[in-house]
Amino acid sequence: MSNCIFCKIVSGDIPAEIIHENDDLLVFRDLNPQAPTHALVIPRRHIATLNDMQAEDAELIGKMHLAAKAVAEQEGIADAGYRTVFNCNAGAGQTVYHIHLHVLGGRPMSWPPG
Ligand code: D5M
Repeated sequence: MSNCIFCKIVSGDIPAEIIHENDDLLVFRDLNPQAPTHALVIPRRHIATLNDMQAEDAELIGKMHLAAKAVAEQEGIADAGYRTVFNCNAGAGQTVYHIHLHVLGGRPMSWPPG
């Protein structure tokens, strides 16, 4: 999608610190980190929200979580603990409408989230 900031990261039109990638997805550091490690797992294909995922996207969702796990191991936060979050729509705080799985770790996390 031409006006999507994350599609522009996928195409290389805007820079990002990419820390993991494969044919289906990219993982890059969040511009406004909320934890010592804060990365975003995004599919290369534009999908606006979690509500837009279809049954045929089940494998992609699984791959996004496996990428989160790989990044947690790479960042050294896998054993201490980390959090993965999809914000879906404005009420949950979604600001970029290209799905992204937040991976946060490196500090204690509280529950429930705000
Ligand atoms: O999360 C959207 C996240 O995307 C938010 O944490 C900031 C981050 N962001 C926005 N633009 C960029 C760029 N250009 N690089 C890296 N990170 C970015 P949400 O769940 O939609 O609130």
